[in-house]
Amino acid sequence: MPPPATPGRDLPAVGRAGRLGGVRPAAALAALALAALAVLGVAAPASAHDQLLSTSPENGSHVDALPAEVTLTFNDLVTDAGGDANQVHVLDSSCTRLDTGAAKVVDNTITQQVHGQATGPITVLWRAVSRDGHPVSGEFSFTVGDGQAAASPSCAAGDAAPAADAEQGASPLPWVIAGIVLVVVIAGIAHLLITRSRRSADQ
Ligand SMILES: [Cu+2]
Repeated sequence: MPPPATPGRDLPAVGRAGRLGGVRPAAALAALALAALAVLGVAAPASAHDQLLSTSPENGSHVDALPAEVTLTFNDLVTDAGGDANQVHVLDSSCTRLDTGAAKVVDNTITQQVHGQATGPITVLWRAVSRDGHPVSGEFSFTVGDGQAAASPSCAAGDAAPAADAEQGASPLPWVIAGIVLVVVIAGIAHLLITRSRRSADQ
């Protein structure tokens, strides 16, 4: 928001056009449009969390043997917050953990070492810290060997922490409040401008 220093500059043009009465609705409309833009702009960061772009193995794919590692690629940098902030749990069909060691973050990827010779449906539960420091989470699955398509994982919540305590749906409330505050501020500024323009028109 630029400071309300320019109203005086806009006024003469309107005055010259002889439609000074039109200032009010026009300004009000502009303020409304600004407010709407502000709300949209404020709401945007809430959905700007890292998104999973691709995985290796691919979600829903079949592979001949259990890979030595699983890789997740995101659309933005993953925050390497240390500890187990970023987690990848790799689970076989009986919900046994196949992942070994900590998830390794490099730029926008997370790599998780996997051990064993498991076959059948493999479920990967993950949690990643977005660039902005907020966690996102999800899961994907693939099948090792000739089994049918990976069954819907039944070992989701209980066995792995990632899905449970991650920010599945961030509360939009702070953004809504910020948006409302912004609208009020903009409306106030618009009111000020309109009042001033009317006053200078009266002179
Ligand atoms: Cu966030």
